[in-house]
Amino acid sequence: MTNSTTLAVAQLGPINSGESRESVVSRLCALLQGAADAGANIVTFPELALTTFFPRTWVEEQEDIDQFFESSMPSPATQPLFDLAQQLNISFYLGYAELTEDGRRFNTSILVNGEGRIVGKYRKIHLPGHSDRKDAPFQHLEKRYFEIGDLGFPVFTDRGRRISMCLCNDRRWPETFRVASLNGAELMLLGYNTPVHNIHWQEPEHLRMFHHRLSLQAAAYQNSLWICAAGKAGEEDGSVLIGGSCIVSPAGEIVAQTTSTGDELIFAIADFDLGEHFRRNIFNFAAHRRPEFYGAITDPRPGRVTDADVE
Ligand code: CDV
Repeated sequence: MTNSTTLAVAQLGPINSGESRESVVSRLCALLQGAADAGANIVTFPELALTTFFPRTWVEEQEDIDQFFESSMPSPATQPLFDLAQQLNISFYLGYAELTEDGRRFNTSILVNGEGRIVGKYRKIHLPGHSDRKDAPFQHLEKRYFEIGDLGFPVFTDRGRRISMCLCNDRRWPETFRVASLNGAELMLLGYNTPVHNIHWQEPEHLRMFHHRLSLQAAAYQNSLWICAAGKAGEEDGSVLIGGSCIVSPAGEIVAQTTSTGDELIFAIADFDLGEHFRRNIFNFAAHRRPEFYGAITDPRPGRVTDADVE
């Protein structure tokens, strides 16, 4: 395979409250080292990969909220990960809570290249949950803790690949992948934290994993993308996360998936000619797309109006 890149996904087991950044970063470094030892070029870590998934908790005091955010990247605690990436010449995607210099807060991911330099940033656009649901049995407060991302779905070049990024709930929205693909992406990196239980209804548990895979497999195929999806898994601070990290090919097939609920690496030698085949034929956008009929997609007031405060 001449046009290939070795992709790794690094699933994380739980990060319970009280685990220090230093401890989490040493877990990330062990995974990065393992990925490099296996010959991987690009590693994907989960969403909010430095802390517990704190949006499940109502936190009152600002200073208690601030402990989950990074005001610089790399920070002193994450510097070892950047140094190791440079030493091993390996790229990585990392999700974290970003606090900007002017006090704005985003659910963010970055792409770091093999020189340990940030070459891309994405801020989560499809924030699920609500901003205040004290009546609920548990919370999903992303709308309270984060602003809607303001960077769109940009594409970055690293290792000769056109790479886009998204975060968790973004994967349920076909627009995420279509816009990235229209922008030229051939590889999508995704981190997520998906709880087994749904805050809004007694959803049968198996549907969470089914919809996760359904979304990724359809998106990969319809947009000629390789997708690396890295989740957190297992019971974290009393909430069970689905895990099920995987790598999906542009044919829509899952080519690697995790089998545990802990820290685990999976790999795929990704043939990028496969995506090119779909891009040139069945999904040749220039030849076959009919955007003149898609106006409702970008119309903010289409026929069907939905409740904004749902997951
Ligand atoms: N972190 C997330 O965005 N989680 C959502 C849940 C709340 C549905 C997800 O799409 O998995």
